[in-house]
Amino acid sequence: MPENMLGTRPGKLIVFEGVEGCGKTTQIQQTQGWLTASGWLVALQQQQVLSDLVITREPGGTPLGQALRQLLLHAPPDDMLHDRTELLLYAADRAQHVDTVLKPHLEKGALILCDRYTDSTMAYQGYGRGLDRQWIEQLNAIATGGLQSDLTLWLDVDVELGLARAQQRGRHDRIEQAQLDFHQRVQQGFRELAAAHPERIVRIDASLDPAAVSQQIQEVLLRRFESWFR
Ligand code: T5A
Repeated sequence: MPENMLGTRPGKLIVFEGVEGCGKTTQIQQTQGWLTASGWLVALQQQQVLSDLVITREPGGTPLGQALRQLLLHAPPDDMLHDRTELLLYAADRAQHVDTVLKPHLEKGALILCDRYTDSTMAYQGYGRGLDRQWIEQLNAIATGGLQSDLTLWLDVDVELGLARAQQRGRHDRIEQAQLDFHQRVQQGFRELAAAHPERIVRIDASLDPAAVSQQIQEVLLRRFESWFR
């Protein structure tokens, strides 16, 4: 019986998470380059276990999401987003992303590299803003329709180092400008989530140079590929 007749999704969803400036964008690009240059992508396509590679992000992985991202990250200061409004906008972005991008590509057998997903909402809106974590779990379940990542790579870096990297890059959004203690609560959130879900969330030491971070990610991915595609 084909795998999808058993109700198993054929594609795989890999999420990159972490505090501001932890290096997600850099590492998603590195991973894409490595999968292509190493021949892994072609090999998995030839074995017909994967269709293609998809790179996406939250917020902003759909046309509607781009508009929501603009509101979320650059809302005018005189029209402050309230915490519950912010939470619901992230959930709306996710629902659209899951239904129009993630699920359709996974059904076709894609390997998806996604910049942020449900753990960001728990870490930022739950731990950071202090909103009720049970609400967030329920809202994540509604927004995703139950779709969880197959693997989440948590790029763990000290908050101060991440913010310094983000500042060097020169752009400052609404959330990056929040107080240090907010970012420290977010970091604590990722720490607790990783401890609570050790199978799904793998910690990567993101304080090292980009090549050493990539090396750790590749080792984790090779182990997962062996168990997923054997
Ligand atoms: N958010 C998101 C929520 O509050 N709730 C949610 O549910 C979701 C989904 C947008 C914001 O939305 C919030 C979280 C965010 O505040 P974002 O677009 O992912 O999310 O914003 P950032 O986390 O700020 O992402 P960035 O693109 O700004 O940072 P990255 O991707 O983590 O870092 P990157 O790769 O751009 O690197 C930053 C700088 O550091 C350098 C890079 O060259 C770059 O200049 N760098 C390194 N330098 C030294 N050593 C390394 N290992 C380095 N890696 C990268």
